[in-house]
Amino acid sequence: METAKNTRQNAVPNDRGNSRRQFIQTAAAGVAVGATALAAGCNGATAGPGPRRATPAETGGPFNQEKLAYAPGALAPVISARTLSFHYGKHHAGYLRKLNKAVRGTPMAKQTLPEIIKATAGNDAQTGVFNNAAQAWNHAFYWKSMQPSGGGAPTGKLLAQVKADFGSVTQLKKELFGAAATQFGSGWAWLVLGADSKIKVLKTGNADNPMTAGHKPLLTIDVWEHAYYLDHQNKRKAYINGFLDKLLSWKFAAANFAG
Ligand code: MN3
Repeated sequence: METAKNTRQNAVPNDRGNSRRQFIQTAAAGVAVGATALAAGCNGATAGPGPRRATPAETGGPFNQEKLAYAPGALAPVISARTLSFHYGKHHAGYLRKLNKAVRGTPMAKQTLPEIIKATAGNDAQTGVFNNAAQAWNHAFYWKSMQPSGGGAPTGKLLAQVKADFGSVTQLKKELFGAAATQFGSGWAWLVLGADSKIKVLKTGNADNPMTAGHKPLLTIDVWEHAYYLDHQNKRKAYINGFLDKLLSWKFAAANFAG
C-alpha cells in the first residue's frame, strides 16, 4: 500500500538524505533558506516582517510555513535574530519538509495538522509522521505565543479564570516556570484549558502535544536546546525567565481561551 510504504519510509527520518534534498531544492530555487532568513530584515518593507519563510516549493506542500508577525531581532535579547533564523528557517521548515514528504499522495495530505496529530499519537508505526506533524504545529503555535514587549499579566475573562485556578498570575508564572525548567531533555511547557474548563500547566517530552489528551493549548514554551542554546548556552532558566517577563503573549493565550 502506498500509505504504508510512505509511513514506513518516514518512520526513520534520514537527516542526511533530507539535507541533501533540501539543498537541491533551495539551490534550484536560487536561494538558501538560512542566509536569506538573516537578510530578511533588510527588505522587510516589501517581503514582510520576520525571517524569510520557506516557500511552498521548498517545503513541498501540502503543509506550509506561516509568516512570523515580528522582525528577526524583535525578540532580542531573550531570543536573538540568529536563533530565530535557525529555529524558524531550519528546524521548523525541516519538520514541514519531512511531514510533506511522508503524507504526499496519502489521505493525510487533505487533513489538518491536529487531525493528523490525534490520529497518529501513540501509534508506533506512525512515529515519524506524528513527530513531524506535532513539531510543525507546536512551532507555529510557539511563534504566536511570543510577541515583542510581551510579558505582564492577562486581563478580562482570562485573568478571572487564572485567579480562580491559580490564585494569582504570579503563582501561574511560578508553575509555568517550574514545568519549563524541569522538563527533562527536549520538550515543551504548556498552558492549557482542560476538559474540566480549568486552566492547567503541563509539560510534554519531545514532540508530544496536550491536545492528544483532550486539553486545549493556550500557550507554549519550546524548551528544546535549539530554542535557547545560541543565546543562553546551558542556562535554560535565563531563557524561561526572559520568555515569561518579556515575550509571553497574553493576547494570544486570551484568543485561544475565548475561541
Ligand atoms: Mn524548537
